Amino acid sequence: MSGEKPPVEFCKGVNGLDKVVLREAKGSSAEQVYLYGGQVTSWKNDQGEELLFVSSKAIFKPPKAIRGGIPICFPQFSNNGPLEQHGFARNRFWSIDTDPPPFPTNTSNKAFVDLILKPSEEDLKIWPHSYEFRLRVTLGPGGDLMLTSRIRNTNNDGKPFSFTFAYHTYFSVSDISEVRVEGLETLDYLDNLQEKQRFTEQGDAITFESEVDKIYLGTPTKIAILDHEKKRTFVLRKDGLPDAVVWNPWDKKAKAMADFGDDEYKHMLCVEAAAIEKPITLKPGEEWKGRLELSTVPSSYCSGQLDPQRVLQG
Ligand code: TA6
Repeated sequence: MSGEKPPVEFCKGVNGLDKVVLREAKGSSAEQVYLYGGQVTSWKNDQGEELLFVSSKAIFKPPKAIRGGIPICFPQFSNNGPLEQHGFARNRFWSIDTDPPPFPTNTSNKAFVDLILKPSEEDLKIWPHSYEFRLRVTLGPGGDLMLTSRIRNTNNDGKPFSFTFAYHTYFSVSDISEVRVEGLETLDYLDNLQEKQRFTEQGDAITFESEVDKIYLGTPTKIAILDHEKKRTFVLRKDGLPDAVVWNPWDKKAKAMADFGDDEYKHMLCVEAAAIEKPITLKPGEEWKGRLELSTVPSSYCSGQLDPQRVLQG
C-alpha cells in the first residue's frame, strides 16, 4: 500500500545521531534504536503510547549515556570494577551488523535490526579483551520488544574474560506510588543503599515510597510491573540473566542528576534483567546469549480481575 512505512527505517534522531525505527507489520507499534550506545529509546504500543521513559533532560551527546530507554551495561555493571560506571558499551557508536551469523530463532519477523560492537584500540587499553557483541532488537507481531545479546570471546591469546551485564530498562509509569512489582517476593537481594549488604525480600509485592536500589539474586524468568492507574502490566521475560535490579532514585537523587528532571522519578521505574552476582566467563571462541522480552497486558488489579501470579505463570 503506498504510504505504508517500511518495517525498518534508517534516519537521524536527536542532534543528528543515527537511529533505526522499527515498525510492526500493521504499522502500529514502533520503536527507536540509536546506534550511539546500541540503545532503544522508544517503544510505543498500537495506540502510540510511549512505554519507555527517557528523561526530558537526556543529553543525546557523546560521551554521556542517553538517560532512559534501555542502556546496555557491559562489560561491567555499576562501579564494581576498574571501568567507568556501567562499562562503556552505552557510550560507544555501534555499527549495523551486515553479516550476522544465522540466528537460531530466525522468524518471519521483518521489524528487526542487528547491531555489532567490537573494541577499538582505545577500548583495548582499558579492557584488554577482543570480543564481538551482537545485539538484535526486534519488534514482534504483537508489539512485543525483544533484545538478544550474543557476546563472543575473540581473544587470540588464549585468554578467557569475565563480565557483568544488564539491560538497564527504564519503564514509563503513571505514578510510582501506584506501582507494584510481582515476582521478586522472598528473594535475597544486595542493597546498594546499605553497602551492598544481603537481605531477604518480604513476602508480597514490592511497592515504592522512597529511593530503591536493589540487586535481586536468582530471580525467576518472568517479572510483572503493575501500573495501577494505567491498568497496564509490563511483563519482563529474560533468559541467561539470573539477576534483576530495581531502581528508583526518588527526589534527592533525582535533583542531583543534571540529565534527570527533579520530578521525573514519579514517572519511571528501572527493572533490569542482569547477570551481576556471578560474572560470566568466556573462553576464546565461547559465546554467551542474554535475552530480554518485554510485553504489556491489560490489568485491572484493583478489581482483582488480574491475578499477577497468572501473568507470571502463564
Ligand atoms: O541500576 C541502578 C544503578 O546502578 C543505580 O545505582 C544508579 O547509579 C543507576 O544505575 C544509574 O546509573 P547511571 O550511571 O546511568 O547514572
